[in-house]
Amino acid sequence: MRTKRLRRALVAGLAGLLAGAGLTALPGTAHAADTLASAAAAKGRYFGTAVAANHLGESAYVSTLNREFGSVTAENEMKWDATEPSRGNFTFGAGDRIVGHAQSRGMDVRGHTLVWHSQLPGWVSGLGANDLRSAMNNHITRVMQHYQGEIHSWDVVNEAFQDGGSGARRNSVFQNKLGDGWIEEAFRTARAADPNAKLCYNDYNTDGVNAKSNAVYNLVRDLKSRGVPIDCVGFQSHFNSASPVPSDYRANLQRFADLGVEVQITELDIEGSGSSQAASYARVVDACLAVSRCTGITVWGVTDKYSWRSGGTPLLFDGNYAKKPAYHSVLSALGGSGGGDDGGGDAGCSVSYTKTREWSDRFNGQVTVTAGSRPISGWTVTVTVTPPQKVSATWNGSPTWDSSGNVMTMRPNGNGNLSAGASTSFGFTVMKNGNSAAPVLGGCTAS
Ligand code: G2I
Repeated sequence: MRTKRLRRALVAGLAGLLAGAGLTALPGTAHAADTLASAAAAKGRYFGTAVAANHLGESAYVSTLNREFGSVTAENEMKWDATEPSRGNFTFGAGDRIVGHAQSRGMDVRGHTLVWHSQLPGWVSGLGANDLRSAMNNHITRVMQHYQGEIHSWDVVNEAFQDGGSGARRNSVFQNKLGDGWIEEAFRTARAADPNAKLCYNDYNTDGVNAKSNAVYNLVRDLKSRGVPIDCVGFQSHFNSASPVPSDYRANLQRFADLGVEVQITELDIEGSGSSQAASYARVVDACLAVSRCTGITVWGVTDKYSWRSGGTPLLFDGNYAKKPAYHSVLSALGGSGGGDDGGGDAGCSVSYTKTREWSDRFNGQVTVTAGSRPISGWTVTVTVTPPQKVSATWNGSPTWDSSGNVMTMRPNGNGNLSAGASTSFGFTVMKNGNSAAPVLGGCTAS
């Protein structure tokens, strides 16, 4: 651990030197604010992602992670079933791989999660109250001490309240055997184990003002008023059409912040595609930026293909690691200048759109792709149309479609090699079906 901390200190020192010289710190590229991490950092926020250790051997996964994100959360590797599968036997290998990777790139690490009713090994459920209390405290202590100095914030307690309107505590082994005081005890133990980590309560369906978030709010207010150590509240923010970004999202974050805790968006994903998904993501970013104690955003995965709900394509990169419209709207909401950096330290390509012809029932569009100051050998551009519009024909490109049929990802068809500054174009016909809106371009990614 000493080696890890030393490496971390060196990277941090290098980042400080770069920042002092007016340059963008790691990770990212030499261009200011052209990645999620650098744009967020310019606003004083971190931008992170959940990471699975078993994908760290995949080059496209790692290059996207390294280029765009400044903080990582282990998606499963620090949970109780992974770290203490049998009583007193601690296994940190997979979690350590994630921390090691993060530190080698100067990224921060969020800790997830110490006490949760799920992904709990069977042996815990069988314990009597006294044994359970000491097992819980021992687990918190051993895991936090292992990662001491390496984790900026820990989800000490996860999902302790029921869904629905009751505002009651969730029925868990901790609640049932230890009673209401178990949450307080977990936080006190956590503070003693690593006094420098921020200690968070984390939950879902608490993103707007509702019975469940009111219950969490009352808990946090009570803990704060009695001097129980709690520093932050995590809002998981798993959204879809049945559970959209609430209209009072910002107000809800703010009321928690007003209790004197940090708020963090910890597991963001939004099912959907195209411009509506992009707009929802932008609302989340806007809300965090509007709350000064909202210190960072973590999305729950790098690519749609490995999402826990991959059918819902809820993330910022598609299954081929192409930037989705949601990526561009997040970057722009963060104040970044998107436009297709490929991670090589120079703008890879840029795109522009023109309508070339129009009829009563359809129009033709043309997208021009222009290489930046280096030659490129491929490009990826997303074009999103507004339903009920449909693209009926394309030319000079190879299209693939998302499940909604509204988002077309275009790649070259023999026209991928462009010398520096050179252009090519592809075209398509949009059947209006009563809607003449212009398509939305998702920017350009070069390869
Ligand atoms: O369910 C979404 C998230 C809700 N908040 C807490 C998070 O910790 C939770 O994450 C998900 C992971 O994204 C999944 O990857 O937690 C799930 C389990 O509750 C994770 O799924 C599990 C599968 O259920 C297991 O079968 C699998 O062995 O992932 C494991 C590791 O791949």
